[in-house]
Amino acid sequence: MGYKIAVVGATGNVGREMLNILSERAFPVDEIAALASRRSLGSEVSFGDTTLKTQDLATFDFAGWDIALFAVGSDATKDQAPRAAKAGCVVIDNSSLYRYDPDVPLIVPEINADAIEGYSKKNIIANPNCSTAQMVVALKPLHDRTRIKRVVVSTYQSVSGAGKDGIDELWDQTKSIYNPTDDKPATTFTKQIAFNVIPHIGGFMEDGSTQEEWKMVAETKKIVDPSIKVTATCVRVPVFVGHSEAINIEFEDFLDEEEARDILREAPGVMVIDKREDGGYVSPTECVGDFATFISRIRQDSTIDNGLNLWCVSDNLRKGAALNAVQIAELLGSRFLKKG
Ligand code: 2RA
Repeated sequence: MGYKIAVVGATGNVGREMLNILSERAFPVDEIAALASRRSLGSEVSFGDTTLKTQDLATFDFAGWDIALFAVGSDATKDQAPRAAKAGCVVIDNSSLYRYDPDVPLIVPEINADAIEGYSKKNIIANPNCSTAQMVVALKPLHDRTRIKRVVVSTYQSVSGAGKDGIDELWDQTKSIYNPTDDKPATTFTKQIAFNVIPHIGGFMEDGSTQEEWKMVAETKKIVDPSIKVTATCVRVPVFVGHSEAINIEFEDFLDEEEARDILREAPGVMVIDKREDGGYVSPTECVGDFATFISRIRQDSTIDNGLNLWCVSDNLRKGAALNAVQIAELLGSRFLKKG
């Protein structure tokens, strides 16, 4: 006996990865529905060796369906997620809409699985922002060893975080630099992204930070520990898939880099690749398609008493979105929706 599972936003970057990962991890599926907006109606998407035709989200009846993995923007989520939840279908939502709702658990299964207990309040579970997910996978095992006081993080986020348009823009812009045409490339980003970096993701907040930076602060506090101070600078870089982060951590007590390396080697979801030699570290092109969050460049920060630096890389469409959502579905199934 398996689950009736719907993937909402099945034609987007994350929706397609959700279908791929459900198949790769042999999630027990009895029936699967690929849902999309009217404009994508009838498009075909892959699910393992099968091809699914997308169905219309707006008219889909969620009654009798077990889980809906939502990978659409906050507006469509606002319209459709409550309808699915009310029909008894548990929503696992990748948008930011419910992440900060006290009645909605925000889950990274390796980090705070027990927090899923409260999902039935709204029948909705929130998936964290991609840049948060990979960071907390690295932080929590260290925080368990000695409390983290402060985190300073700079991110190097790939264009796929901005959806298919972001990928297309980098591709078209790069081509047009070598082969100028009269075409006007799309403007997903506020400045040229090819051969450039843009220190701006999401809208600007009152204090001068961006929404993306605020999300990393708020979500780390909700998932790991509200007492941790986080400051972030989120930057868009000309990479197609794979977010990288330079993370500086200040602990309450001293943590030796060797011990930190050993802890991370044992941490769930983490792969440590850390040799002080050419190529002894991970770069984003090497993480694509992998489930792991890779950690490299682990070293003491000798400018403060109890400091540590590390480099963190992960596939933002997988651990940053689709994989984490499927892992939540696995957790939900194992604890609350047992079948067979
Ligand atoms: C980004 N984290 O990278 C945001 C949303 N995926 O654009």
